[in-house]
Amino acid sequence: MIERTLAILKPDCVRKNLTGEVIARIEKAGFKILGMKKIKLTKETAGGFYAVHKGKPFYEGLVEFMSSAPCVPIALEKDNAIADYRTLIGATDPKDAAPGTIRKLFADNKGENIVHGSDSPENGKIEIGYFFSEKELIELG
Ligand code: IDP
Ligand code: MG
Repeated sequence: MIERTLAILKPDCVRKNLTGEVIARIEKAGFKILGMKKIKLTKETAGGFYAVHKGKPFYEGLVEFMSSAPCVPIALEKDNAIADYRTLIGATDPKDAAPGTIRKLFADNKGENIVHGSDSPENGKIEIGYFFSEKELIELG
């Protein structure tokens, strides 16, 4: 089934000059880019996006990190996008991530782990809507 997922190239990815490298891996894996932008999140926007994690011990640090530098949200589309993208990025903690995955290759730790990915088709749509309006999502002709 064709699905959509929201990728975010996190502030550590931008700081390390890895955005091109990571986008190349995403494209080589067959994902189509529907929308892409570079923005610096406010604490409010970062906190709202990660509201599901509010109250967890890492929440405040996560909000701080995500608003510390620009990031690059990317709306992606592909058959089986949710599972295939999570396979491409690897486990949350790079220590547990499979060899060759984006997080294994580039992430320093569980918090600063280079990329975000949606966890279900429903959340993929909701999360894309958090960053993109309908007219910013351009289907391939
Ligand atoms: P995911 O990004 O692989 O879906 P989630 O459990 O949804 O992982 O957590 C969201 C983000 O919160 C992670 O990508 C990571 O940046 C941060 N995070 C999650 N668990 C921890 C932790 O135990 N320590 C520090 N940061 C964490
Ligand atoms: Mg998650």
